Parts: sequence; C-alpha cells; structure tokens
Amino acid sequence: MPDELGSQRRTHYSTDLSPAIAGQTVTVMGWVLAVRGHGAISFLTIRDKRGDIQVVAKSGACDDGVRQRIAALKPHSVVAMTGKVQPSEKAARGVEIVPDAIRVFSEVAKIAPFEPMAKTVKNIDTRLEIRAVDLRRGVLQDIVNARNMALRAIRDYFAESDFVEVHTPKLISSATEGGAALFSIFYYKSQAFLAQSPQLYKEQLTMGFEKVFEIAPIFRAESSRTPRHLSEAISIDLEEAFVDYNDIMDRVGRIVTVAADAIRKYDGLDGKLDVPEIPAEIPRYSYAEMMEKLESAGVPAKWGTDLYPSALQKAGMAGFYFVYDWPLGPKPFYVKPAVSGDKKTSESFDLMYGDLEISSGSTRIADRAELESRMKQKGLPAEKFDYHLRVFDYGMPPHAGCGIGLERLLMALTGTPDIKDTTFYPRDIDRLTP
Ligand code: AMO
Repeated sequence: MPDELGSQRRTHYSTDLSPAIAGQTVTVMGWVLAVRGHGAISFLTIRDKRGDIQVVAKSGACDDGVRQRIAALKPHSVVAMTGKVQPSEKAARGVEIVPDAIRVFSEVAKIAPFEPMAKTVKNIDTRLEIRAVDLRRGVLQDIVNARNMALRAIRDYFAESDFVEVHTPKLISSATEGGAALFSIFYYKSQAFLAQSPQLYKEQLTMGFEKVFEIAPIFRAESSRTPRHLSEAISIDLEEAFVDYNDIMDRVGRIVTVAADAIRKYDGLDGKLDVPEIPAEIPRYSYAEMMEKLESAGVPAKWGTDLYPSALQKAGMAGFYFVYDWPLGPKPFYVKPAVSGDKKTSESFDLMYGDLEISSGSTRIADRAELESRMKQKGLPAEKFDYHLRVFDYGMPPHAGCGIGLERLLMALTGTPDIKDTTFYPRDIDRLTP
C-alpha cells in the first residue's frame, strides 16, 4: 500500500538546502533518480522540480527499517524524506540528508524503459509513449524551463511595448495560408477547419487596439516527417498599426534578444544551456542578395524559388539573419506587393537561424479592392472572405506583423535538434497520443 500524503508537506526544495541549515530537520519530496550501495550504507538521489538531493542511510546513523526501505527503492518512485541536513563535501550543494522517516507515495515495481537520468534514449517513440516520465529527464526539464523563461520575457516585452493580448478563433471557415495544410473538422452540421494562423483576425484587431499579440496553437496538416514540423505548434503572433515590415523586423530582433537573455540567466539541471549570441543588429539580406550568395557558392538559384535548407547549408548560412523582399508570387494574398529593381517583390521577411525558418512577417494590404484583386490572382473565392473584407470598408489602418514559431525559436536558442523536444506532447502525422 502506498503511503498517504495526509497533512505532511515539503519544508524545503533541493535548492533551499545548504550548509547554512546544517543540523535542521527538513522534509523533501520528489522522484527517486538512483539508489546505490547496499548492506550497511545506501545513497539515494531524489529529484524535485528544482534539482537533486542526496540522502545517505548508514547503519547505526539511521533507523534500520528506513534504511531497508531506501535500499529497496527503484528509480522513478515518489517519496517524502524527513531527516537532518548534514554537511558533505562530495554532495551537490555541499549537504546531504540523514533520514529519520520515509514515505513512499508511489512505489515503482517495474524496470522503466529508461533511467530518469539518461541523457539520451535511442528510440524517441519509447520516450514519447510515456512522455510525462520522459519530461522528467534533466535535458528536457531544462528545455521546458527555458521555454518558460523565454515566454515570460516575451510577454514582459509585449507589456512594456504596450501590446494587448488577444485570443482569436481556432475553429474557422476558410484557409489563410493556402489550402494544402488545413485540418478539416465537423462543426455541427457543416465543415470547418482548424486555424493555421490567427492572421486575418489579428489584422482586424489592429482596427481597435493598434498593437496586438497572441501566443496560441496553430494547426498545420504537414504530411512530411521532419525534425522541424509539428501538426500543432505554438505561434507568437504580433500585429501592429501604423508601421511597416521594417519596424516588425526590429521588434522580432528584440523578442529574440529578450528570450535569449532570459534563457542565458537560467542555471539548468544539466548546467548552463548553450545559447547563441544575438548580434545587436541581426544581419538583413534581401532575397536578391541571397540569390547572389547562393550563386557564388555554386548553388543553382532561380528567382522565385524558396530558399531550401540544403541550399542555405551549402552557402554556409549560420546564426540569425533576416531575408527580406521576397518575390510576391508565392506569398499569401494579404502580403503587400512592392517593386524592387525590375522584379515584383513583397514587403516581407523571414527570420532564419542557419537553414531553419523561425519567423515570417510582412506589411499587409490595407485596401479592400487591392486585397480582393490579390485573392483573385491567387484563385481564392473572395466571397468566402466576405466576413473579413467587409471590415475594410470602415477604416483599416496601415499595418504589419509576423508570426514566430515558439518551438523553432527554442530549437535555435537551446540547441535542440528535434522540434518534438521543444514541446510537451508533439503532434505529427504519426502521432495523436499521448
Ligand atoms: P508561416 O506560415 O511562415 O507564417 O508561419 C510562421 C512561423 O510559424 C512556424 N511554423 C511552424 N512551426 C512548427 N511546425 C510547423 N508545421 C510550422 N508551420 C509554421 C515557423 C514559421 O516561421 N500568418 C503568417 C505569419 C505572419 O505573416 O504574421 C504565417 O503563418 O516558425
């Protein structure tokens, strides 16, 4: 029978333990990382949400019953330990606990498919099948904590910059980012879709609030299996009235910087994270300049094509940089056209990290007739967007904005190679559970 929690509460987290409180009796709670030794002495490592705690149960120094229960514990078991804090040069934080009493809330009888301390586990599916357990591993704890720090810093940035947080519908009636990647669902008696982006709503909301942001899921029916695509991702969207795409690039630069600074301050369970330096001015290359770069690296470059990861790798692109003034052709209908040299371009940008796209943004078309004409050019039925177009008759400000993929930003800032590990319960073409 597992022990009851009852009225017992933790008195200290791992990080509260130090030689300064030597001699005090404390109660700690957490998961068993490892048990070593047997017979006369057992060493137990407990992990709580902040770090690790060493417990030393030595014959003669603690109750025999307690010592035997400790020796029999398996990794992942959940325990409360009450005992005296004792200085120890070898232990983390310079102290260990000499136990007086133990409670086992959840005794693990099985051998787990991976150790709680494992830095790597070969098969990702083994981990994802018991994701909540996987997320207890130090490497993932650090990524999740980094995510938390980054989000907090980004929200602070938005608050300081006078943005209003908004929430837009995720159940929608028509696509905004091209029809291919839409999830279709039943909506009462009709068909609906899961939103690929808050695009049209965030644009509309600049009419009343001028500066808005949303941090929420976007849904993309991605048919490819890659370490950089999720079917459900979190997008940090912002939209601002009376500015253009240059101002938005400035903001994106600030957002990446505040997120990186926040993560840099974080002491991970597995040590400091390797956060890349963010230059004060993130380099900006026009699409035309990128074409030249590719050509001089011997990569065939055809105006109008996407900048594929393989091409960017060959051209040696590294770190953060913007690519702006993309060809208009493939851009969504709401992106403002421009002319650069003799080419039709758009007031648009992508933020890249090496060969990984982190963000896309643009100045938007603010004129109804122009927007309708772009929809027609793209073969979209304007009547389906009437709910959107009609507000343009009543004072749409010039505006611009962008979407930043949170999981991709974290891949860059924490050096995580697979996007599945910068989220909690990844969704892709093969996975709808847990
Ligand atoms: P875009 O489609 O480029 O632009 O998406 C913006 C950013 O969202 C992230 N992202 C993804 N992350 C993980 N998995 C996916 N399947 C995925 N798809 C997109 C990327 C990408 O740069 N409405 C525009 C944004 C705007 O102009 O405001 C849009 O959705 O990091």
